[in-house]
Amino acid sequence: MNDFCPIKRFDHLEFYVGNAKQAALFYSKFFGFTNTAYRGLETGSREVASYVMQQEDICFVLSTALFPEHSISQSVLKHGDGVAIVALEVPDVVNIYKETTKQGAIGAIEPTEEEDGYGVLRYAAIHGYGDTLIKFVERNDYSGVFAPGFMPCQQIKNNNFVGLHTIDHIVGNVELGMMNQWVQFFAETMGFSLLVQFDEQAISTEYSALMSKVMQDGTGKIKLPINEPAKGKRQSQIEEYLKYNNGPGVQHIACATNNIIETVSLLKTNGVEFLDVPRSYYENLEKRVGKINEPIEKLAELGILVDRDEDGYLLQIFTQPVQDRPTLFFEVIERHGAQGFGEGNFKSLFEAIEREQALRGNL
Ligand code: TYF
Ligand code: FE
Repeated sequence: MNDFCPIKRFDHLEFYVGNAKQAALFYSKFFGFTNTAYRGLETGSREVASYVMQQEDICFVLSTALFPEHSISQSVLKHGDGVAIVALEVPDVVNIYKETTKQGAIGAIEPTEEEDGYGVLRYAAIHGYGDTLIKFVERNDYSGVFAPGFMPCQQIKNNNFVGLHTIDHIVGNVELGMMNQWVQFFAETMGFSLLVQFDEQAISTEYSALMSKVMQDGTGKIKLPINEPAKGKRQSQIEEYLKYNNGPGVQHIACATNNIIETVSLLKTNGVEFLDVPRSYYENLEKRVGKINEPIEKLAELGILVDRDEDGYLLQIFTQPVQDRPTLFFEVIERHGAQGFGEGNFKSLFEAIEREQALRGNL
C-alpha cells in the first residue's frame, strides 16, 4: 500500500476541559496516570494551563483556558470536556503536512518549530471530523519530556498505576450520511485503508442501529473506527452523542492492558463506573466463544465481555461516559490474537448502552 504518510504511533490526545487541575486528579486517581509535565501561570503560560498525563505508552494532555475568549473556552462551551486533538508521531512533519493537504485535507496549523534546551519539536495539524484536529508531531530532534513551554514535574503525585499500556483504537462519531466522506478522507489524504465494516444489520438492537467502518494506517498500529447512526425506533447512542457533543467527535478511546482482570479490579476500586452486563451473558459463554484460558466467574463478577474471531479471542469492557454529557467514554481491551472489535458483543453492549440511555430519558 502507498505509505506516503508514515505514522510512528499515537503521540498524545489533547482534551479541552473546563478545569484541568481537577481533570488531572480524575485521570490520576481514577485511571492511574502520572502527571509528567505542566504549563500554566507559574511557567509563564498566561492563557492556558495544561497537564501532561502518562501511563506507559499512553499520553493525555488536559488543557483549560484562563479566559472566556480563548478558543478552548469556546470549545468547552460547545462540546463539554472531550478530545480536541488526536496527535500522531511522524518522522517528517513538513512532508506529511504537504502530502495530506495536497490530497485535500484542510490545514489547521502550518508546520511550526519550537525550541528549548532539549532541542527542536516540529508539529502541524489538519482538520478531522467535527472540530477535532489531527496533529502531526516530530520528535526526531527533541528530547524533552513533552514540548517546549512545559516544565517537567509531578504536580500530582501518583502511585496507582492500573496497567493500561497503549491506545488500541480511537472511535469517532459522524453525522448521518457522512460516513463515506470520512472513510474517503482517511483513505485519500492519509493513505489509510478499510480494515473491516459493520453494517446496520450487524449493529442493531430492537430500538436502534448504527454503521461502523474501521480505517487503519499502513502498519496497522493506528486504528480509527468511524460510526454513523442508522434509523431505528429510538434515538441511537450515536444520535445522543451528536446532540450532546454538538456535532461529530471522538466517542471512545480503547486502552490496552495485559491483565484486564487486574486492571478493571483496580479501576473499580478507584471508583471508575462501567456498563452493567446481565448475568445471562455468561451462561453458555464457552459454547459461544469456545474454550478460553480465563476464570469465567471472575469475568462475570467484573462484567468483562469476551469475543472470538479466526485469529484468537479478546476481552473488553466499557466505562460509563466520563463527564455529565453522554459523550466520551473508555474501553479497556486485552487481545489474545483477535484483531477484531468485539463484533459478537455488539448486541449485548448496545442493549446495555440503551438501558443507560433510558435512564437519561431516552424512551
Ligand atoms: O470500537 C468498536 O467498534 C467496539 C464496539 O458505539 C463499539 O468497541 C462500537 C460502537 C459503539 C460502541 C462500541
Ligand atoms: Fe472500541
